Formats: sequence, C-alpha cells, structure tokens
Amino acid sequence: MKLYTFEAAPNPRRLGLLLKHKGINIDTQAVDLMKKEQFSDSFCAINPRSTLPTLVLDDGTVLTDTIAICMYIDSQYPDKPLFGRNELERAQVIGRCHQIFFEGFTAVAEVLRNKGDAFKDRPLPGPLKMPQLPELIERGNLRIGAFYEAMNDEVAERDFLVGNDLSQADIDLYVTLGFCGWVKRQIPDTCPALQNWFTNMKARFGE
Ligand SMILES: N[C@@H](CCC(=O)N[C@@H](CS)C(=O)NCC(=O)O)C(=O)O
Repeated sequence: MKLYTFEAAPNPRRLGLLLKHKGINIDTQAVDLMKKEQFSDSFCAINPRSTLPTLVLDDGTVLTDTIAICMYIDSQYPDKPLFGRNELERAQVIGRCHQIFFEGFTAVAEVLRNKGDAFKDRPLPGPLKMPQLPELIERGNLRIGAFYEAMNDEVAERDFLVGNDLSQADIDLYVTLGFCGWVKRQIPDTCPALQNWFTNMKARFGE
C-alpha cells in the first residue's frame, strides 16, 4: 500500500488523524500542493483527478476519495474502529461524514477558493479550469454560520457524534472546524457546546 498525501491540507488531515488514532504507519510520499505537484505527469498517471489523499493498493487499485480510503484502512486495521461498532452505527458515521463534508467542508471551500490568485481558475479541486465566482463567498459564509448552529445542537448533550466513542465523524467535524479558520471564521459564542467540544478534541489529538 502506498499513500500520496500533503499533511497540511484538510482532506489529507481527515485521513492523517485516523492513522494517528490507530497508530498506523503507511509507506507515504508527499505531493506538495503549494508547488502544484498534483498536476505533475507522474502524479496524474496515478490519479488523473489530481487530488489528495490517494491510496494505491498492492494490486494496483487506486482509491481517491478520503471517505473511501478511511473506510478501507479502518477495515484492514480493525483495532480502535472508527466506523461504528455495528451496522447501524456504521451507517450513522457515514451519514454524518457526508453531512459534514457537504454542509461544512464545501462551504469553507466555496469561500476559500472563489477569491485570490492562489485558486485562480481553480475554484474546484482537480484539473478542471473554471472561473471563480466571488458571489459564492457570501453564500459560503452563510452556510458556515448555519453549520456551526447545526453542529452545536449535535454536540450539546454528547461527547461523540455517533455512539459512545470517537468515530470518523468526530474527526471530520474537528478537521472541518479547523478548516473554517482558513477563512478567518471562529466558532461563535452563540455555540458554546461546539466551542467546548472543539477544545476537548484538540486536547485529545495533542494539538
Ligand atoms: N474527492 C476527494 C477530494 C479531495 C480534495 O479535494 N483534496 C484537496 C486537498 S484538501 C486537493 O487534493 N486539492 C487539489 C487541488 O486543489 O488541485 C476526496 O473526497 O478526498
């Protein structure tokens, strides 16, 4: 198995925290997104979508979506499971991960990638060239606000999003809240439960 990643980026971080939690070391090669190495011929030959993380299995199969990679590794290293302890919890974890990605993660990306030269012609990850749409920044910020409120309700009365233990859903929420900082958003004081949850999660990961 070989992992291509760039630790600082948020999708790679979702996987990185899974690996850290489980204490797994995988043969890893860094692909520097700051240097746009994801568009190099050598990496495009591995993953034409030019995104990270990318996992290549020993039989040559390539996985290019974070959730799929996390699920696969979790199944191969079943200690400290992060996708639930039964089928229902598994479905709930995947549901929450999908919600967090769609409602939170893509909202931040909308704000981040629709302005500035760093993402000029690249408002979406990958090789597709498109114009930035600055109108989406305001909407993205509104979506982030709604996401904070929704997640505050979720963690108001429990420590973990699913069941009684840490899951990938918690990791994804933690990473997404950190990603909000990239667009200068902080968890507002109207969401004290979420602030508290984030502080606890930060301590758990020693960050
Ligand atoms: N579908 C992929 C998307 C992953 C993704 O967007 N990764 C970002 C880093 S956080 C990336 O590789 N961006 C490359 C780019 O912006 O060109 C997934 O869910 O893992």
